[in-house]
Amino acid sequence: MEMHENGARRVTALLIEPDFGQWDAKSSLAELYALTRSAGAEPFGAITQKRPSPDSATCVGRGIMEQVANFCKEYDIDLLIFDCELSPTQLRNIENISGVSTADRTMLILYIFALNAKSREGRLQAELARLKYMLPRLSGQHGGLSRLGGGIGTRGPGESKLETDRRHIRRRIDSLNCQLEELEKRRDQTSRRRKKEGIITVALVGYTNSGKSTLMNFLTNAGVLAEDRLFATLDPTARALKLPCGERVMLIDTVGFLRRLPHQLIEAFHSTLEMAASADVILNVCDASNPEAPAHLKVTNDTLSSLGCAGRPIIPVLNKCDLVPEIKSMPMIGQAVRISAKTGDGIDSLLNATEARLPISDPIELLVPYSEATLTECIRSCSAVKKEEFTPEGCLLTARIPHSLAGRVKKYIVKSSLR
Ligand SMILES: Nc1nc2c(ncn2[C@@H]2O[C@H](COP(=O)(O)OP(=O)(O)OP(=O)(O)O)[C@@H](O)[C@H]2O)c(=O)[nH]1
Ligand SMILES: [Mg+2]
Repeated sequence: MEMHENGARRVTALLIEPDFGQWDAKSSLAELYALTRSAGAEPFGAITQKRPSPDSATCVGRGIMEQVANFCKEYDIDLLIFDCELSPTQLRNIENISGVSTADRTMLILYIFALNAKSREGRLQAELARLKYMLPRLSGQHGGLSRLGGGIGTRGPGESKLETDRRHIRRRIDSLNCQLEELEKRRDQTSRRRKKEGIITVALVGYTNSGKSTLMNFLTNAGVLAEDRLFATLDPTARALKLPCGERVMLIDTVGFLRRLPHQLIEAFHSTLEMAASADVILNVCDASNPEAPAHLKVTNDTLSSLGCAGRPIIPVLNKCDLVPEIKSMPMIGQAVRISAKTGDGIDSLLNATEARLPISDPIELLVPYSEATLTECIRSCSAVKKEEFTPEGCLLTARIPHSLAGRVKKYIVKSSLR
């Protein structure tokens, strides 16, 4: 997958970290290094500039831009990568001053997605997100990431050529939207069929590179590509998994999350993400060996809530425990299951925890008296709650209850099958 310029040397990128105090610049830069390598380029080094806000013309200060330009000449840099979003004007100015192709964080991520998407839907989703972002940025000056191959700009077309390009891209966006709608309809039908047939789904979600695909392969021999690269998986894979109790569930592996994930991508991949977010049980896989693990867990939880996952049972899973013998501080550490998808340690506990949260297939209606507040809390945290109402007699809940709670809720059932 490595990209080479003219089939010879690898593209060398200089990373620019503008630190406006809005995010943790050090860890974000470390991630930018990993993203750059995942795109097939070689990071030469990085320049950080602290400033209160972005310069409207060049993002970082003009003085720094002059230095960057000299540096690029001296060290033969092919590509500048900024760890923020650049406006069309900033992008054009930076390319003019530096004389070097420039990309921002979003363009880089969109490029990796385009590179890694394999299925038809994944490819269409990635292309749609990329075209939407590139349309206003189409100046054609230096071609941006086309230096890495597959970019959409070409070197210096005239204004009329640009207009034709823009019109062409708008038409392509419309066509992609239509094709994706069709595919989404089909996906909806599949997920409705699964629900109707009572197939229970368990989704692997989590930060990119946390080990979701490795876990999927360990559990089901799915043969999904698992690599030390960001966004190795983009296309969802579903495989049957038999739990120790004999219940068969559908395990889903899907695209990973990242902080400041471009909203164009979330929009384009909405249906894929929704499929994971609407699973009966969600395994939130986190790389416990990464010092940034607590921040990763937060990103995943925030993304899940924005996808409407509140009320779904989520099991936090701390993976790669073979690399960290002792984990001290981590949010949700009490509830988390510790595993190693590589050695298989802790997998039994994970399967048991999953089993305990499987829903009884039909939703039921319960009237739980207010004196049973702990039970209500339990139902909320580990069941799929569809409706909740406060009545004078108690809390009226419609939910798919996990097996582990079946005994405790029995006497409060008002309607036992709502199908
Ligand atoms: N030591 C160790 N390495 C692991 C473990 N699980 C996964 N890895 C490694 O972590 C890297 C990423 O694993 P993947 O399974 O591709 O991660 P992912 O979450 O699917 O990543 P994306 O698809 O890119 O979002 C690979 O190099 C794996 O070999 C583990 O339990 N222990
Ligand atoms: Mg993966």
